[in-house]
Amino acid sequence: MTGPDVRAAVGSLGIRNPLLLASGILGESSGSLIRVYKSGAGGVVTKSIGIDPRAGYKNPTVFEFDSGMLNAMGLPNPGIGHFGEVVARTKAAGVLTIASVFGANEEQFSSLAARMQEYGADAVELNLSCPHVEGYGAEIGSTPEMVSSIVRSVRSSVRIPVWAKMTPNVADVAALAKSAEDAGADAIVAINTVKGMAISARLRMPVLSNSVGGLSGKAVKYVGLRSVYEICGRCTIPVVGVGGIYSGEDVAEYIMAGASAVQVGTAVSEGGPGVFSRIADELSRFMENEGFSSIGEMIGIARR
Ligand code: RRO
Repeated sequence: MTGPDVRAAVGSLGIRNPLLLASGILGESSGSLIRVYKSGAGGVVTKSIGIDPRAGYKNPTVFEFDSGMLNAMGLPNPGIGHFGEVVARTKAAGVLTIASVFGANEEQFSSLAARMQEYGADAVELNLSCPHVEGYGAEIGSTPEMVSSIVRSVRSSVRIPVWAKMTPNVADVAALAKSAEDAGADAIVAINTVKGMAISARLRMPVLSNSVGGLSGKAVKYVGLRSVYEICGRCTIPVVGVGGIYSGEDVAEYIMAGASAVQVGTAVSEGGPGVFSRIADELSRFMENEGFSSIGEMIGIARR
């Protein structure tokens, strides 16, 4: 007897299963990206790459706790010039590779996306949503006008699919996503981290060197689900769900809210790449027990 068909698709991009590695986790070297794929991910999203190398913030950049973590890494990355090799090696190993980029304006985003296409990326994910770096991410991705203008510029600069990653730290995430769709985005990714902070009472100061950071992990699953649900109510392009996914049933919840695929980040950072095969097995078992024979049968089934 054959099990359920767990193949997924985000628009024209077919994926062997709906579980992608989220940006920022194990995404800076081809060795770790390939290892994640071999551990069972359907594909990988690279670390967010900018025009120039950046060191990021000083330590502490991460605060871990029971239900997730806070980070303010500050966009550390080697710069686009040093990243061609990583994408090329990852692609040469047969890995579905989505390249995440961040820029300060339309020109930077478009030039980064074009370079990633040259390097062989299967799609580009626009980081319009890092919650804590001045001049980047959510600072320029929180208004429909800015999102629209960046997406339009990138869309006209590349042939590969353009995914727009949204911040949840706005009043109307669906309006933001709709502006990306209208500007030509091929998919929406939701969500990036939720703005938060931790204080050490003993030290009488914020824990992170940047004070404010991005919350992820179990604590944000219900923000992610709500965001995906709202976005799917306004957009017709596919949505990739992210936020607090640790189990096969978490994946099913996102898909039932309307997502076509998902990304896993904090669970990988806590448990290592081995979580992919466990989550994929759990999803397959869930589908079998619940009588689903394909991912498509589950997409949006919880919507009303
Ligand atoms: O580097 C970071 O601090 C960071 C990024 Br680029 C992002 O998109 N989301 C996040 O929580 N941290």
